[in-house]
Amino acid sequence: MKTFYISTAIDYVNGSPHLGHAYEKVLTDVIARFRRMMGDDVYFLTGTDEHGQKIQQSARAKGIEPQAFVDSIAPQFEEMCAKLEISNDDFIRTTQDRHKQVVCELLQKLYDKGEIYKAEYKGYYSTRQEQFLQEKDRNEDGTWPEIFGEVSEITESNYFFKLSAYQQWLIDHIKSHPDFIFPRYRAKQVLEFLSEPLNDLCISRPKDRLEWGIPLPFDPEFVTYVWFDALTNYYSAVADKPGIWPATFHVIGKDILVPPHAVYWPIMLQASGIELPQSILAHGWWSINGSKMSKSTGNFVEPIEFVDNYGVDALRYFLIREMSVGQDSDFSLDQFLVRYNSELANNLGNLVNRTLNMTNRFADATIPAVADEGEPEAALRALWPKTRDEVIGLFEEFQFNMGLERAFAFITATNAYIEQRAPWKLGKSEDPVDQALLRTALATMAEALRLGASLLLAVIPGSVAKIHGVLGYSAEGDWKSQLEWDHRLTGNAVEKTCILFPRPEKKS
Ligand code: ME8
Repeated sequence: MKTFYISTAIDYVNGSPHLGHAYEKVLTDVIARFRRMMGDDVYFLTGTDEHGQKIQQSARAKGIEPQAFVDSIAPQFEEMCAKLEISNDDFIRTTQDRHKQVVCELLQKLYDKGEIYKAEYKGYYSTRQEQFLQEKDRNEDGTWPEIFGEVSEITESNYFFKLSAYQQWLIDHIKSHPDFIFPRYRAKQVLEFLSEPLNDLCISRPKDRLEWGIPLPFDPEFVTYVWFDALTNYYSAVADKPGIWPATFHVIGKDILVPPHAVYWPIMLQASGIELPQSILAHGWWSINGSKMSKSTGNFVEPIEFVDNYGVDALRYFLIREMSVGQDSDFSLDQFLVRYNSELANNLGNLVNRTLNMTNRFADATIPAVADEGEPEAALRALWPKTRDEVIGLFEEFQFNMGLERAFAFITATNAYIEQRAPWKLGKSEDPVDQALLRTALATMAEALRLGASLLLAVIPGSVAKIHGVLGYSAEGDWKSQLEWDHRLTGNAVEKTCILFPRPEKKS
C-alpha cells in the first residue's frame, strides 16, 4: 500500500505561532487521523522554515546569532503542536543538516544538468519583501506600494533556475491531473498565472546581502534564497525513508499556492527527475473579528494560551466546524462561545451526562440489554447508518464542517429521543412494560452516544476517548468495524460523571 504522505507548510519562526498556523496543523491532523482510521498507512510531516532575511534581521534586533534566535523560537511551534494534539510523525527544521544536505544535492544536480545558470540582474529591490519588483507592481502614480518598504535599484549577479522551459509541461500536467490542485477552482488561478510568460526564478542571494541561508554547493559566495530551501523540506524529510515519497497531500494556505507550490515546486521536481506530489490542498485564511490578524494592533490569538483557557478540543472543534476548507472565515470569541455552549456543552456534554446519570440511577451503573424496541428506537437506529455514511463521504471530500454538522444532528436526535422516552418518568413506574422500556431507552442512548462520538474521533480525539472510557468501552479493531449499531456495550459498567466541556469563564 502506498503511504499516505501528508504535510503542512513549514512556518516562519520570526514570530510566535498564530491562529493561522494552528488551523493548518489541526486541519492536516484531522485529515491524517481520518485517513489512519480509514486504514491508510499515514506519514505526517510538519516543521519550521528558519532561514532568510527577516529572521536574520529579527536576530540582529535582539543582538543574537540567527541560530540562537531560531533555536529559541522553533520550540514554541513544537509546543503548539503538542498542545493541539497534532499526530505528526516528524518535525523538520530547515536548519537541520539532513535538510541542508538534500538541498545541496538537489541544487548540484540541477546545476550539473544545466538547469541553473548565473546572470546579471538589474532591478528594483524591496528589502522588506526580499524580492525584486516588476513594473506592474507600481502604483498608478509610479510610486511603490507601502508593503514593499524602501525600494532601491540594484544590479547584482545571481543564479537562476530555468522555470520557463517547463511552462507548457506544467500547463499540460495541471490540465491532465484534475486532482493536482484542491479545491479544484483554484487550478484556474494557477492556469491564469501560467498564461503569462514565466520568468526564470532567481534562487540565490549574494552572501554580503544575506548570510543566513544554505550556501550554494557550486558557489559558496551565494546562499540559497527562500523557496528552493523551504519547498525542499517535503522531500528532504523523507529522502532516507524508502517508500514514502511522493507526497499525497501538501496542505498549505492560499497565499503560497501561486506561484511557489503550484509552479516552482512541481518544476523543481520535474527538472530533477523526482516524482510529483499527488495533490496540493490550499485552505483559506482566518481573520479575527472581521480584520486581518496583527500582533501590533492586538488582533491576534495565541493558540497555546487559548488552549490553556478553553481546552484543546474546543479549539480543534471550532476551527474545523466553522471553516469550510478552501474558503476564508472569521474568528471571534463570541462565535466561539456560542458553538462551545450550544454544541459542545449543551448538546454533546448533556447527552453524556444524561446517559451516565440515568444509567447510574436506574440500572445500577450497568448498561442494560435492550428489551423491546418501539418506533422511537427504530427511527434513531435507522438514522444511524445514513448519518455514518454521509459523514464518511463528506470527510473523504474534506467537507469536515458539513460532516460535523451531520454528526451533531445525530447527537441532537438522540437528545430528542431521550425527551420523547423520558426515562426519568419510566423509572418511577413499577409496571414491567415501563421497566422494559426503560432498559431499552438506557441501552439505546448509550449505543447512540458511543456511535455518535466515534464519528468525532478525528476532530476531538481526547474527548471521544473520554466518552468511550466512561461508557466502559475500549474501541478495538479497525474504526469502520466499530460503527455498527450492535449494542456491544451491554453489561458495561459506566462511570458516575464526565466533565468534558466545563462552562468557560469569558476571558478577553
Ligand atoms: O508562508 N489564516 O510561512 P508562514 C490561515 N514559511 N492560514 C494562515 C494565516 C491565516 N490568517 N496566516 C498564515 C510561510 N497562514 C512559509 C511557507 S512552505 C514550504 C513555506 C498559513 O509562517 C499560511 O498560508 O507565513 C501558510 O500555509 C502557513 O500558515 C505558514 O505561514
